[in-house]
Amino acid sequence: SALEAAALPLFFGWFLAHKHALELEKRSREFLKTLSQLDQFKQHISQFTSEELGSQGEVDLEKHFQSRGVLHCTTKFCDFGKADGAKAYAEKEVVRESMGCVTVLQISAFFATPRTVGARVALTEEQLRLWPPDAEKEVMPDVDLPLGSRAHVTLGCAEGVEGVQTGIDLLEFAKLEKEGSGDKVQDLGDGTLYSYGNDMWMLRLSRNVEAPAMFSGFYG
Ligand code: ACK
Repeated sequence: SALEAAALPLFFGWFLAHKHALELEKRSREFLKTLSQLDQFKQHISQFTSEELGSQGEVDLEKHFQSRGVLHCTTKFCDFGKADGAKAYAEKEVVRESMGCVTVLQISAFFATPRTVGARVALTEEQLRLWPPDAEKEVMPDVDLPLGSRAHVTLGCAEGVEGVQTGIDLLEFAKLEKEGSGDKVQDLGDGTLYSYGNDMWMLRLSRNVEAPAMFSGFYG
């Protein structure tokens, strides 16, 4: 019915507690700053942006990426009921039971591409019960990736880029990892930086950032 359809959110997901959202944004800014100052990154800056460079050949990545609202990890994009499988997802028992429940998201890496900057979320078995089984296949039908490979928090997008791109970019990293690509660039103290080609960068953290988050629907 129209009433049921109207009750479906734009998306379901885990929403970071404010304090932890601020902490994650801080870590993201540090990641971008470190990246922008790195020689290897600067050498390939033209693949990343055509923006004007500073006197040291650096670019302000914080300006390149714009925030996309409240920090969250999307589980199911419902588009108010228009997306495939939205209603079935909303009606799942585990979804209903989990509404309003707090869980701890494990952030295992930060990544940046010319399009997006995001945090990779390593979902637990329990969190994976809320993960749509087709989330990865929908984007990469021909690659066999573990469930949850797309799980992320969007931290920023370049101008004109939609948030959905962050998960697509993360799947591209996952695909390249599976193929064995990715070059270690250097240790950065809190983790190790890898380059996947010259416009895809990932900082794998030596210790996960833990972010408490509440499962809910977002109605916009
Ligand atoms: O950054 P995100 O994960 O990417 O959070 C936003 C949220 O829904 C509201 O737009 C995500 N999103 C948008 N379109 C899709 C889609 N087709 N599949 C999965 N997630 C999507 C977007």
